[in-house]
Amino acid sequence: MDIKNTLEQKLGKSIADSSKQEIYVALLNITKDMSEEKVQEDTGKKVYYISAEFLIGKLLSNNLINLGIYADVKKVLADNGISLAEIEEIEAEPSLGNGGLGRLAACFLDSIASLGLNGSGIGLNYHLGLFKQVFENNKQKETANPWIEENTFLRKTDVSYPVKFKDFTVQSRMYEIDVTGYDNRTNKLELFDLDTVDDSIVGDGIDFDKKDIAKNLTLFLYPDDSDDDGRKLRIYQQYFMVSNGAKLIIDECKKKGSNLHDLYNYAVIQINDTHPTMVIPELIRLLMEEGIDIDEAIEIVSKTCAYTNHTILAEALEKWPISFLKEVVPQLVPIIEVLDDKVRRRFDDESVVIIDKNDTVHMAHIDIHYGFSVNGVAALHTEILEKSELNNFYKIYPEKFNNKTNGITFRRWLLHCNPELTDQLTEWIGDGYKKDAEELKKLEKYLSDKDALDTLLKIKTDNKADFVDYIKRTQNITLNPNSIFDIQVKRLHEYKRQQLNALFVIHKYLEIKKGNIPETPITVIFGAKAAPAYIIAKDIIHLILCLQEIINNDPEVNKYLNVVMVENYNVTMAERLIPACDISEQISLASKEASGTGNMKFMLNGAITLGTEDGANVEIHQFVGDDNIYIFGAESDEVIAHYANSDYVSRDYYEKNPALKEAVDFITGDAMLKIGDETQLNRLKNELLNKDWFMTFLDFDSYVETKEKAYADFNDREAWAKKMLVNISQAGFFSSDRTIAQYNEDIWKL
Ligand code: BZD
Repeated sequence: MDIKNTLEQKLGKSIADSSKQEIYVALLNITKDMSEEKVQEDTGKKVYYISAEFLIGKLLSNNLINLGIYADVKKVLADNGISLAEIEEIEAEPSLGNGGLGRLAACFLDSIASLGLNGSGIGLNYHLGLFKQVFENNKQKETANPWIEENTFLRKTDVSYPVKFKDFTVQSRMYEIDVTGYDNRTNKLELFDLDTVDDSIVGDGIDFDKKDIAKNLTLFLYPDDSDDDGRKLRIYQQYFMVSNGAKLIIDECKKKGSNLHDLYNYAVIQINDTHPTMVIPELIRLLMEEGIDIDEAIEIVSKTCAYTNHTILAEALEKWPISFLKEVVPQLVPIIEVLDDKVRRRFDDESVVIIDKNDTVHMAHIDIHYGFSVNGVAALHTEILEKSELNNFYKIYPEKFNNKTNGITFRRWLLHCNPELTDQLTEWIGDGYKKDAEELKKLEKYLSDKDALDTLLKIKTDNKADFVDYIKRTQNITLNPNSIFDIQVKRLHEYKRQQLNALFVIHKYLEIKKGNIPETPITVIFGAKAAPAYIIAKDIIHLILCLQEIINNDPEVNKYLNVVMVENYNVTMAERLIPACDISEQISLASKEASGTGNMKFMLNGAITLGTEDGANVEIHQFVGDDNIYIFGAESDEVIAHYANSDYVSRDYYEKNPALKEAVDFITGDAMLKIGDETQLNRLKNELLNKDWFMTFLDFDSYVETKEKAYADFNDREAWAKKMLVNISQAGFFSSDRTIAQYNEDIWKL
């Protein structure tokens, strides 16, 4: 294909005479045309990955890569003095997810298409997606983040269904986005929406009338659920998603010849966490409308649905008061009652019921009883589900439980975000690794090659320089490219323990003040959004931003230590940060992080993990060995025992540990109170001293010691480069192509 010709034909003029906006639109339309040509006929069994979130990120470059025209487009533009990076910046990022769960769904869609499997994503077309984060007075403020523009990857379809709620019926509209695989077929992400949704009802920040469902249904990704109206809106959203999804699935299966009694031969539905759980009673209801009796309908649906669990945090497991369901979707209530009744007849165990004695519906219990597969997302996570969190279910259905360790698409998280490393790897081992990630192991032969190790260090240095330019240009932040880039980016949550990292920063600051100067300067980088109603998470952001102000303005210290929290951390920012990272912070309290996927992205890009034995860190540790990862802290058994015995008392650690005490006291010391919010800082300190539910203090000493070791090791550049190379060479297992092949082999059987 002659790219220059095709592009100029679309433009209707020469590239030289076109604006960047025009070039962006032309490229968008070219990729849409080319993707469409790779759509295949829907035959045989198909997987429907149903999820409230698809954090797909910008699409243009990834599509160009997957269509095999990235290099050509880049060259043609460069010949005209235009960088593809500038064109990429025009695209708005669709932020249709919160974090790991939504990003995983996006990686999975890429791998399903890239492996040539027949599958669709089913979700919602949130107009404003996740809020945009801005910092004001060292605090997070949320603002609306519109992403749907006149020229967009979204295509309007003529698929539309009536969706009935208790008091009214709405008429849906399906939009779709092409998911074009790497050198393979094109699948679809189907996003349902409502024509009546009205973006103009959003006032200041992200406030809107939560009761006006016709206008607000798909306005935002998960509205604030700290009040009942927010929680009910979430039920409206979830039912809207699953009702549309179920109708689409039935229609597509009928078209392929299903008589619905054999639905499971045509469709498998992967339920991504409990947000789409109502698809089970809704499908049963729809099959009954088609004349199938309830017992058979339940059996058919149970053979069609599979459930993925992403958390053991009790507060994240969805439970709805049955009164809410009666108010929103009364048609599901009798079905859920039958599902509960069947469970009660079989098992005399209150812990596995669906509707408990407080009239609360446990969504995960529906999935486990009425799905044929239950999987965790990393080996340790699945083990904890089986042995403790879901043990009562595991005893009933051992055959349903299985592990599928998460993965990431190497197209976005290597080929696209780190072209310099990609080209070098290709020069060393050929490009077979792009389709078979296990081939990265071939890099092992360069472990003693001094030139190769130097090259690897140079690539890292270049990526750091690129990030320094980018963050200066976009956020006016100045960084030292010769410092260690120590990075923690992920949602702000107490269990992920950004506060532990912040306490280290305080400790390091005080050490430098005492004259203990680090051999290499250090830059600690954070990126994190806090849920708008999560008070302590916002206090932690406030702490970090105040530290940033104090430390970066202290002339005694700022030559050696800097702290930066980037604004509005999102997929685009991750693509810039990850290739530039030296030390990857994965410091959750052991047992709490189901898997983590950022850890995999950092590893693949040559960062060394500093982490606890949690989630997929455990498997990364096994692959790279003790010398190529920094592991610290209590292990999950110890943590689980502390919870069981209620014997963790954070104040004891504070009283006995002068370094920790000094750091904690700094939170409300004079320097902080001079610039910070007294209420927030006091609240945070009290929380740590009197509760510290995620045991920050337990791991403080071991964290400090291990991090100091990593900083010291960084100075032996050749030894460090070896660690980098080992990490890259062992990353193959964490390709989502592997994960999806396993889902297909064990669960979907397409
Ligand atoms: O899912 C995350 C887990 O915390 C990670 O450990 C894991 O790697 C990923 C993918 O499996 N879970 C989430 O991201 N969860 C949410 O974002 C979420 C959103 C809404 C409601 C509850 C949880």
